Amino acid sequence: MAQALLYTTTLLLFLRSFSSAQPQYSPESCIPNDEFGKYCPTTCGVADYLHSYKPKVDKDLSDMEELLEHISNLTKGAQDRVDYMKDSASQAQKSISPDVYIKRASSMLDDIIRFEKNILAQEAQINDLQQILDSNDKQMLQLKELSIQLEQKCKQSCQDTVQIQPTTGKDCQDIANKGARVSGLYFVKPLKAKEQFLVYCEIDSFGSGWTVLQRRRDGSVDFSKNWIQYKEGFGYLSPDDTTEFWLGNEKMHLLSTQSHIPYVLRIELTDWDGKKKNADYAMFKVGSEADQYRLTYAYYLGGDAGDAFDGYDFGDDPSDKIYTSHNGMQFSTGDRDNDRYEGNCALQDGSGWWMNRCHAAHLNGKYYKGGKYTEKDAGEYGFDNGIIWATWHNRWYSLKETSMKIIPINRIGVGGGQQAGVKQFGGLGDI
Ligand SMILES: [Ca+2]
Repeated sequence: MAQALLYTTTLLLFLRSFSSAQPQYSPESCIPNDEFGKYCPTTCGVADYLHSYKPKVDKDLSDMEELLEHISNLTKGAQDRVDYMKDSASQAQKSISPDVYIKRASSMLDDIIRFEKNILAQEAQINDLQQILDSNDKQMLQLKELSIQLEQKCKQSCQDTVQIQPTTGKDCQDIANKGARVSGLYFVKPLKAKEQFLVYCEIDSFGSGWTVLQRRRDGSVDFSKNWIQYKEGFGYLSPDDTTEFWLGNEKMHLLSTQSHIPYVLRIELTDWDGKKKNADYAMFKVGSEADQYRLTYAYYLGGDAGDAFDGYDFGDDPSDKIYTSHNGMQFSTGDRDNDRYEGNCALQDGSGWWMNRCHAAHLNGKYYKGGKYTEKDAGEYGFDNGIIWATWHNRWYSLKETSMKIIPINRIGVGGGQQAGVKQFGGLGDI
C-alpha cells in the first residue's frame, strides 16, 4: 500500500512538470499525423498528440490529486488514531496502579495454587481409594481362600469328631452283649424298625448298655417343639454325651416295644447344687402314634428322687395327685392336645410331654438357669413350666440336668446294685 502510493505520487509530479514545462501550443504549427510516430515523429506531432489528451490528463490529475489528498487524509486519520491509541495506552498505564495488577495477578496465582492443591488432594484421594480397592481385592481373595480352607476343615473335623462305633444291635444292651465296652454313638435297629438309627449308648464296665432317650444339660436346645419334631426327635447326639436331645417318640416306641423282656426306664436328675437322684420305672413302654405315644409302666421300681410319675399332692386340690400322674397318659404337644385338661397343658407350658392336667414330672420343660423361677418368669400363662420332679424339688424349681434311658429289666442290679432303692432284679437271666 505504501509503495503504490509513492509510485502514484511520482508519476503525478512528472506529468505536471511535463505539462507545465511545454511552451504554449499552436495547432497550426504542426503537421497533423494520424498515426503518431509513423517514420516521422516530430516534436510537433507529439505535442499535438499530447495536447489532444491534455484536458483528460488534467482531469485525471485533478482526480488523482483529490484521491491523493483523500488518501493522505486517511493516512493522517490512521496516524492520529495510532497516536491516540498510544496516548491512551500510556495514559491507561499511568492511570492504573501497578498494585491492582499485582493484586489481581496475586489473586489469580492464589486461585491457581488453590486449584493445584485441590487437584493434588483429589489425586491423593484417588490414589488412596485405589489402594483401598486393591487392599479390598486382596482381602476378598484371602477371605475366599479362608472360606475354602474352612469348608475343607469343617468337612474334615465332622469326619474326625463324630465317631460312630462299628457294633450294631437292636438296642444298646444288645450292642454291649456283643462286646462293646465304650459309651458313644451306635446304630441300632429295633425289630420292627424299617431303618437303623443313631443312639447314644451308655455302656459301663460291667457290660450294662443303656439306650439314652432324653438329655438335658445346659439349656442349649429349645424343647418347645411341635408334634412332628417330638415324633422324629430333635437336638444333637454327641459321642461324648455333651449335648441335649429328644430321641423321638417313634424311636422310643420301636425300642420299648420290641422285646418280650421288658425295659426299665431310669430317670436321672441333677439339681443346681450338683446333687444327683434317680427314679426307675419297670416295664416302661411308649405306645404307637395311633395311640398318641402313650406312656405306660408297671410300677415304680425305686430311686431316691421319689415317684413323681405317680402324681403329687400340691395342696391346691384334693385331686392334685390324680390330676398330675403320668402313667397311661398320651403324649401332647402345643399342636396336639391329648391331655385331660380343658385347656392345653403342652401349649401353656411350651413343651411336649405325657400331660395329664398337667404334671408332677416335667422333664421337657423350659430351662431356668439357677433353678428357682416364678410365675412371672413362666411367661404368658404363668404356670409351672420348668424342668420339674415334684417329689424331689417343688414345681418352682427347675432342675439342671436330666436324662431318660432304658435297659432290659434283667440288667438291673448287675454290677453290684449301686443305685439306692433299686431292688435286685433276678430270675430273667441275661439276654
Ligand atoms: Ca386339653
